[in-house]
Amino acid sequence: VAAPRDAESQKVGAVGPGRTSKDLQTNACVTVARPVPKHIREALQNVHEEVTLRYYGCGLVIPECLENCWILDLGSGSGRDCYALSQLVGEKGHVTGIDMTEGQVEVAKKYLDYHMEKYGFQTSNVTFIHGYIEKLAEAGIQNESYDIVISNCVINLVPDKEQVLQEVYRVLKHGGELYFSDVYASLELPEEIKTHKVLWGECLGGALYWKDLFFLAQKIGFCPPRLVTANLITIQNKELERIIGDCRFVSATFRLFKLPNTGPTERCQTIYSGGITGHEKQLIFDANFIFKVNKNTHGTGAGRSVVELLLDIITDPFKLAEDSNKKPKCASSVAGGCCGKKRSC
Ligand SMILES: C[S@@+](CC[C@H](N)C(=O)[O-])C[C@H]1O[C@@H](n2cnc3c(N)ncnc32)[C@H](O)[C@@H]1O
Ligand SMILES: *[C@@H]1O[C@H](CO)[C@@H](O)[C@H](O)[C@H]1NC(C)=O
Ligand SMILES: CC(=O)N[C@H]1CO[C@H](CO)[C@@H](O)[C@@H]1O
Repeated sequence: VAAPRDAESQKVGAVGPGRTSKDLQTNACVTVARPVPKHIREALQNVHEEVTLRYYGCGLVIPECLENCWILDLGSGSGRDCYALSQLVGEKGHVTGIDMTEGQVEVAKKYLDYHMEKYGFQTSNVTFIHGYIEKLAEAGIQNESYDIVISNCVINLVPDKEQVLQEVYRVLKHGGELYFSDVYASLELPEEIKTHKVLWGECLGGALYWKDLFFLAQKIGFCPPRLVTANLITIQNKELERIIGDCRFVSATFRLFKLPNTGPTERCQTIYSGGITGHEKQLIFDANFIFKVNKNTHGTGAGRSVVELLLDIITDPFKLAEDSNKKPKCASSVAGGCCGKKRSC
């Protein structure tokens, strides 16, 4: 287990697993739900060091099957995820990052040429925009223009989460999805926590009560959220612990699909015939469904049916995180924690 790399990761406050060495001895490496495919590990390793050092995400926001996709990264920061994804979408795809912090956008832009040359692209297929994610129209982002929207530990920092999700719905093409990691609370947060400056900055104060994600998704027209991974966040600071009281926090990855409401409503069987890079033997769709090559998988499309509700579907990220804690695993250096530097296992 590697020690944190710099002073920032030693900062006291809310921490993800691995923020301090003490933490590493307690619950580090217990949270990873699944191994990261080799092509993704390589794509992450190819990103410039300065960009990676300024990474502040809380999950891995790389869905499968990205060739030729148009991807939008909300709150792209220094651009780590954008640069990793730009290799996976290839020259015919495109990645746009948008962030409200000018300094972050500058760092991201500084390395456009570096990555273009490194990946052997003739033109860069990455664009960074300085702007607000709740105002994508102002940033010139048009209706139905992206296949995938990602976001890594950002939406908690936006007061009007409904507006963000509404904008995502607007800019997604039909069949597209929002694949994102963020922090969620186990309760509706009281004002004292919401308005606490340190907790806000640590990505906890603005965390959505996880059930509200399901409520907002339905209101806007998304299919029910699909839970992918979840990791409990541990708090190291006594004073913050006192303020937080009974509330718990989790970083979780969900996928939200924009699909017509005409999916299968009866039980169906799906057979994955393989062929997706990095998922040759099986495709892990979410925490509930794994499609093994050439085997029947029971379930439904991304919409949810009555039948599926009878299956034991996990939607609660706290339950998923607790279940994964029971079977400790150390498979990756890129999951867990939030708003801070990542450990490597
Ligand atoms: C915790 S950092 C995560 C950055 C990046 N996704 C990563 O994984 O490294 C949060 C980022 O969200 C940006 N941000 C917060 N609120 C925003 C908003 N309303 N519009 C655009 N960017 C925002 C911040 O500037 C910051 O770069
Ligand atoms: C874009 O989508 C919004 C909301 O769905 C709609 O009100 C608006 O008319 C659309 N604009 C165009 C140019 O289609
Ligand atoms: C979508 C997009 O911008 N694609 C460009 C990626 O880069 C190639 C050249 O390397 C362009 O031809 C594409 O138009």
